[in-house]
Amino acid sequence: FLASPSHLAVVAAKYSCGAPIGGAEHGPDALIDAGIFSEIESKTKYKCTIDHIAQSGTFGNTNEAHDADPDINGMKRPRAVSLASKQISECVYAHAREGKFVMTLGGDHSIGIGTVTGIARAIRERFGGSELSVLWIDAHADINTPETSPSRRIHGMPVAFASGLAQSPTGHSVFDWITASHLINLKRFVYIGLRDVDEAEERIIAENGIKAYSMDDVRRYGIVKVMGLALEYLGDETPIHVSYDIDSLDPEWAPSTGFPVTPGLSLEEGIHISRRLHATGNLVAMDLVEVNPLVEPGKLGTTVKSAGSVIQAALGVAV
Ligand code: B3U
Ligand code: MN
Ligand code: MN
Repeated sequence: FLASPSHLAVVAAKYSCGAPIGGAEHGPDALIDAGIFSEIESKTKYKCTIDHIAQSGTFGNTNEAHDADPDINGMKRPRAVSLASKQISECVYAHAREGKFVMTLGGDHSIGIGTVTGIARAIRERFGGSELSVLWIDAHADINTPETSPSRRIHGMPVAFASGLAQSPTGHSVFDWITASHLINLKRFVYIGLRDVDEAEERIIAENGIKAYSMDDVRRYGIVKVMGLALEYLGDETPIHVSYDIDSLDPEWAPSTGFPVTPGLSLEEGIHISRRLHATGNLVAMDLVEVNPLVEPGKLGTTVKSAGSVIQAALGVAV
């Protein structure tokens, strides 16, 4: 039911203000400079354009920027992350509204607040109120609310904000730009790769009946079966957004990331996920986040190569 797009809108979301460490803001340029998108242009029908949305001044991960953006109810960097996500949301919305495939490069995973809300809103408008399906490929669940979060960092909260489980703290309006038209339905949401989930997150996942395939499930059933079950659950007639955290892969394949957790997906399993998503014909957008060139810089090449393979497989390139 989707007209197959020939335009790939790449959005470089160069932010790390949702994370406790800097570096992820350099992830997009590492991926672009490796030539991943020139190769896509030469091997597929896609014409690529790239928008850069960069952190600077108050968006940065510096002490000065931190002082200018004091905690709200303990939540760290609320204004910077909210403003960054709003910009990203509006940018991806505009591209997706025109039927382009949107590829957002992070950045820490708080940028997922922007991508998911922007794509969800565009899909509602394009398909008469239809809801977006989301696959979240990650070692972490990223579904803490400002109240449950142990770290108070927003990179651990994007699923909560994009689904309406989390809102601006009482008496504050910082995230009030997120309206009903932006929100996703957690009944159309699937996790794959989980292995570092907080107690409160376990409870939120159970209470909301969210479909989740942990790393243990991948080992028990195999990735082929897990992907089959995930896609069957979402159904054939739905636009799909995949938010791919590179830390879902085992640190052997993706060492340059802020919070590696072993044991993770093999690169082959990671590529399988992308291939299956491409084969549905229903993939409308992808995020590839948390590549951090400042972590294990000597192994950045390995990390970028893995990220490139996962991205290209999702667009139908043979890797
Ligand atoms: N769940 C923890 C830790 C975490 C989440 N995402 C990452 N780490 N990368 C939290 O802070 O919410
Ligand atoms: Mn994540
Ligand atoms: Mn993660």
